[in-house]
Amino acid sequence: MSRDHRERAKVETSPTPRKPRLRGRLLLVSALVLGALALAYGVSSRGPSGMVWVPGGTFAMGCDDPNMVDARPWHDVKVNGVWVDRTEVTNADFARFVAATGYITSAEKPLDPKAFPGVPAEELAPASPVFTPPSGPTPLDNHARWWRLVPGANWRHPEGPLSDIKGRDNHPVVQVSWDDASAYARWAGKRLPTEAEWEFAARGGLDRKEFAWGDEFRPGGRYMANTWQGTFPADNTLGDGFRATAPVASYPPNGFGLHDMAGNVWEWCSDWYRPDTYGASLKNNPQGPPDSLDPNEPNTPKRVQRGGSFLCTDQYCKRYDPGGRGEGDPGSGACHLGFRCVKSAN
Ligand SMILES: [Ca+2]
Repeated sequence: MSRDHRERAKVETSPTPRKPRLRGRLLLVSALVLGALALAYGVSSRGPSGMVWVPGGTFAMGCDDPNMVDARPWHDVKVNGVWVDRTEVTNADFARFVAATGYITSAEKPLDPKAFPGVPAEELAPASPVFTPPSGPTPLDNHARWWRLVPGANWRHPEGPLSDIKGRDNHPVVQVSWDDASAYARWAGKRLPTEAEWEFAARGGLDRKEFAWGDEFRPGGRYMANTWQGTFPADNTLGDGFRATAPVASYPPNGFGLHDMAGNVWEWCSDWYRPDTYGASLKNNPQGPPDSLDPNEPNTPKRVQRGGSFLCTDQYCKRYDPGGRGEGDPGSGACHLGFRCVKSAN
């Protein structure tokens, strides 16, 4: 065998031909680069970490409940698909944000004395609303009977300075304002949902159902959300197991795999609130009205809140229905108010 023939035979019988080996290395390098990018952007092969893809579509938004005039009537709305946080943002999530940025929430800041001339300094101290149940039967004509502005209440001390969040890492963060929620969302590379996106997601693919899971409040006797049982606001019989917030995902998910779209805590949306929104809003990816009006407090602009909370009961506020609407001062939190984020596909 000549030298040329030996060389050719060596090449032809090589168990690891040069070209396939190179292709394998390129594939490995590509996989490593994509993996690094996925980690950098918090994206896994199933999408952003902790988020669920909610496909877009046209749905019936609103309700026909005579007690919820601002949520009427039913009207068709189209929304694009969007990634949605599987659960409400937790105390652990929010703690990471604060540790990374040094962010100070609205409830931790004193009121500006220039905006409140003549108000005593002690009344300008940082404070936030806390549910304070009365001791006995209470008329439901004025929520001031069970809400108190408590100095020192904030996300680390949801019920006031003597409370804390130890053991509540996996509970939804509360006492966060719309401004706080928006700041978190920006930091996380996300945003707050529009009201239409939120309701589409809450309905879980069902059409005009009373609840996020169907038409029966307790299918098979099972509680599906953290709301209020007993006589509001004095007697909470804890039928669902929780007096205040529950750990996120304590109840079954809806049809899109989202937890706590009803009850637990109210969730901020990006829209300004008006009670007459549905008569005038766009029907294709509505972003909400350009301004706000709450007839009960016309001098305070309000943002939309959705989903109801552990304080909701059909005796007073049945707004854990997917069509139910709430509203609040974007600069204020409360002990039953949190949020979740969404992320557009591109
Ligand atoms: Ca409860």
